[in-house]
Amino acid sequence: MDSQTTTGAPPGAFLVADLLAPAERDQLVARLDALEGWGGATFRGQVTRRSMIWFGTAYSIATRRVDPAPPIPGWLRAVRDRAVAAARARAGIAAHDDDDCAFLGSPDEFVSSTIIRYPVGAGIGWHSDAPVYGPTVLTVSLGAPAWLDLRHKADPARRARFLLNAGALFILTGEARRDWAHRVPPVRGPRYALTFRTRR
Ligand SMILES: O=C(O)CCC(=O)C(=O)O
Repeated sequence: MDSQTTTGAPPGAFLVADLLAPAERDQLVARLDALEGWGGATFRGQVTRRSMIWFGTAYSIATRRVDPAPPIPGWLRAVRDRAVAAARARAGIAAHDDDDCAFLGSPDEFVSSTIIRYPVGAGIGWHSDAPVYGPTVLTVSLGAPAWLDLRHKADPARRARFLLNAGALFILTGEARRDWAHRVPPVRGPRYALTFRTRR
């Protein structure tokens, strides 16, 4: 897979292809491979093949409650801080020609982090991130490449697709966060997604 986006990407969807250098990626994958405490992920009542770890806060789809989770560890805060700085630079540039770039916030406002582990053949179905979370969602990809599909909620024929290679940062804000759903089709190799969110 070598292309990065399709045409017609919605305002508020941005890719930073090279947030992490290869050596940093390898170090992080080794850390993630050794991480303990993975929990099963359910989606629309079904147990999925993904597993997850929550830091800062944990959101239950079933109860719609946000509960405290263990603090975001230092190594993950370092990734978050890089992601926020890169998002500010990337989305800030777009804001000049596109009014739909939403508030980003400071790194410390990204109080919630989830790590999703996708084994081969796992993905995540169409969804939007929960409304309890803020207007900007940042995800760093590691491991195997994956597609991220976007579909307009009111006009599902409108689609866009981004390639998430290892070390890439995906920024979802503005219209893309509000009016579009997203999914990750089944992956062909083990993958991690490190996501950082603010609270409303
Ligand atoms: O795996 C990804 O890149 C996206 C994850 C996602 O959509 C989510 O955590 O809600």
